[in-house]
Amino acid sequence: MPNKHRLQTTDPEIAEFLEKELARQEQGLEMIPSENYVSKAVLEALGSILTNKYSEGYPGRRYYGGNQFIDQIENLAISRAQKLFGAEHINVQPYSGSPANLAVYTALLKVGDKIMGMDLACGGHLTHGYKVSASGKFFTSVSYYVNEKGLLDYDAILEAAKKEKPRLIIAGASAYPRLIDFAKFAEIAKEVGAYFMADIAHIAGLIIGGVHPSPLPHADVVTTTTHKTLRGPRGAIIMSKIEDPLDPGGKKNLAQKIDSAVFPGLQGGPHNHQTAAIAVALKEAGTSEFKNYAKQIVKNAKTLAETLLEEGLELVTGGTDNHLMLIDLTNLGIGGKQAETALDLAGITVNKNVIPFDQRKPMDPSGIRLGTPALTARGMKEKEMKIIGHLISQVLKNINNEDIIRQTKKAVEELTAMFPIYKKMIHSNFPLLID
Ligand code: DSN
Repeated sequence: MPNKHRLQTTDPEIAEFLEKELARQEQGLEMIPSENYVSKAVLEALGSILTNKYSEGYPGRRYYGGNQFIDQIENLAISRAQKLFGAEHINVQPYSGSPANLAVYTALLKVGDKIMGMDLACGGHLTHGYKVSASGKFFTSVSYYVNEKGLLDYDAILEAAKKEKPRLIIAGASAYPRLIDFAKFAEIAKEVGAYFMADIAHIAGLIIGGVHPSPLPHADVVTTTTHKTLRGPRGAIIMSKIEDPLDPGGKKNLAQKIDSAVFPGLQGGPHNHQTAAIAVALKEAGTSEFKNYAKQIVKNAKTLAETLLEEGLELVTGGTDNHLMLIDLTNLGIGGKQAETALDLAGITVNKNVIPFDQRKPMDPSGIRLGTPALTARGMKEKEMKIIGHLISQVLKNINNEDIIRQTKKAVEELTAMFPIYKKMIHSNFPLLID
């Protein structure tokens, strides 16, 4: 790791944890679908002296001096995002996805206005109106649901929207394994006179790779985190139209409303080291290697899903079209918590997850969620997905068998040793991660 020796001298305790976490990331199979491995170039920008600078405001209009280089960094990040996604206006300052979503709500809505998002258990996100989040506390929130097959039903969503008349409709998910029809959502929002926001945090990289339809130009606002399939640092971007469809000719246009909601509405100084690292990730995402990477994520997910189905496991919606899948554990007679723990012991990291209409509690739900972005970043392909599908099935079917868990861990270590991440790579198809 860069500066390891300085960190080791100054703070050996933190250095040791960092070494251990590095070993965990190298030796395990990271299958949480919202996680990934960034390149060394991204790490370098993130761990840089840019963290020293205050820059409240926006390029060319800062409240502090000395921002001539920070302005250029932020402008580069903006123009790269604009080129990749084709948005009219970009804000790269949100600290992460949750504050980005809150910024959109405070920009467009008054406290108490109604928002409509996907139900959490159906695959939605906390910040799409769940009751314990600010989005559900400060705004009136209603949900739409998936059907009995686990799929979005656009006719039912239209009916719900007509009945509820929300001011904002949110499309986007954290645990939905199928494609989202953003054009249909835009039609629904238009029909009921609502703003339409798409949260593409999970699928931003897939959109760049052309393996998921883009919500641009259908949505009024699009938010994304930068650290999931986009393979950048933790952070977020808000993209929007310039004109406000529900307030044409208003005192501020839509873009201005978003910018002032981020700063000074919710945040202080932008994290310039994060902005620089986002710019680097966006440059990487503009390469043909990245597009191949995104395509391979989906090929890998489909192969993994087919393998799990062949092993007799049940998947919500029966498979996947994107980077993730949900295993319904009900028929195995085990819960998500037990499955997550057993797989963790075997060196396979997944997360327990509620499934649509779950009868169990969120802390021990009926499902686990898993995905392929991080495995694909280390160069794994269909052949490895078949092996991994078999290993997962073996653990889930022998959840209390310590020998099987030990053998699986050994197999995982042998496999991951062939696909090193930050050490010299021998099998990489994605040279952005190599020394
Ligand atoms: N925590 C993220 C996820 O895992 O999907 C969403 O914020």
